[in-house]
Amino acid sequence: MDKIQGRVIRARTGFYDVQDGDTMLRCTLRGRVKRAQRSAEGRQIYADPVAVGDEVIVMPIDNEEGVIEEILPRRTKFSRRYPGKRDAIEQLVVANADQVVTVLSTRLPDLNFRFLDRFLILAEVGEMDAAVCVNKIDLIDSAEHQKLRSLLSPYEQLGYPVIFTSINQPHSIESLQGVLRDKFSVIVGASGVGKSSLLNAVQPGLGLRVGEVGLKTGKGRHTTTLVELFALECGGEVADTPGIREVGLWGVDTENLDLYFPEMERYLGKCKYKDCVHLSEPSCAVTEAVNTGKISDVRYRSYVSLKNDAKIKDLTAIS
Ligand SMILES: Nc1nc2c(ncn2[C@@H]2O[C@H](COP(=O)(O)OP(=O)(O)O)[C@@H](O)[C@H]2O)c(=O)[nH]1
Ligand SMILES: [Mg+2]
Ligand SMILES: [Zn+2]
Repeated sequence: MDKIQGRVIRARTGFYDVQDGDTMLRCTLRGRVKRAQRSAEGRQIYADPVAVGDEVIVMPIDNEEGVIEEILPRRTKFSRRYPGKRDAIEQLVVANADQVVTVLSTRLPDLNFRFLDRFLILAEVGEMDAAVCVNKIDLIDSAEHQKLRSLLSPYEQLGYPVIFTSINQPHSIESLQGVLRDKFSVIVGASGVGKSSLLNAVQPGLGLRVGEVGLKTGKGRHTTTLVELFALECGGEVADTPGIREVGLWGVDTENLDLYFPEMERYLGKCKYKDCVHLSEPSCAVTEAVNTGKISDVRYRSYVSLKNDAKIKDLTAIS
């Protein structure tokens, strides 16, 4: 049989469904390709070297199975630090997506700006656009809604589209459709914010399982992660991601974290100390901008939290 070029539309550790037009093959990865994904010292680099969205060359075995022979170069990647391991390993979640849509909820769970800012940084590092979706607005009153809008306005000023949704408000689902249309999006966010519910509302018939928070699963089962790609009738594609409880940064130069906060750019180089990290130094142009309201307090607190996090990670790395 001849080799085919296709796209990974479903990935479960070790097995990949590759699609090429009407052909769908359940594939494994050629050992040679696996080995090429290790570092010079033989260390594991990726939690899984192939991700949903990857373009691959496959040697078919029969009409149902094949072997991935080659992974083609990626345009973009959405990666995070693989959780729970001492050694730093990259978890490639989705390859070649156009945008990251971060879903937050007003309540259950509460809105988490730290999560949002981490996802935005990962989107930037992976060279994707980003959008913000605040879900479950049916759970707040109009005063709270007003307050949320003002907390999120700094994000709009940075150029990120921000939408407010509820699965019970069809009009808001249309606004989400507008964000997803004709793009390949990866949907991220904490467990329980409503990612799967929203996608089911955007496209009835997807039948994604809802309410699976993943915390109560027994040992051994569900330890593999499944990421799946869906075509949307309104145009575009989405990858729903399961239960992210931790957003470890990957590929981020934490020494120069200020470079990932576009609103800080105009103040850089204007602090008293050349090596200022904008935490507690005197005459810091960035903290002055925060104090005078020119930089959002919420964003600055994310910066501080990430900076402190990086310190802890660095310490554990050398201990
Ligand atoms: N009140 C309210 N509940 C929602 C909304 N969207 C999702 N939910 C509920 O939130 C829970 C988690 O939803 P799910 O889609 O599984 O979240 P995921 O983990 O992000 O995929 C479920 O019980 C949903 O019914 C919403 O807009 N409003
Ligand atoms: Mg889900
Ligand atoms: Zn400074």
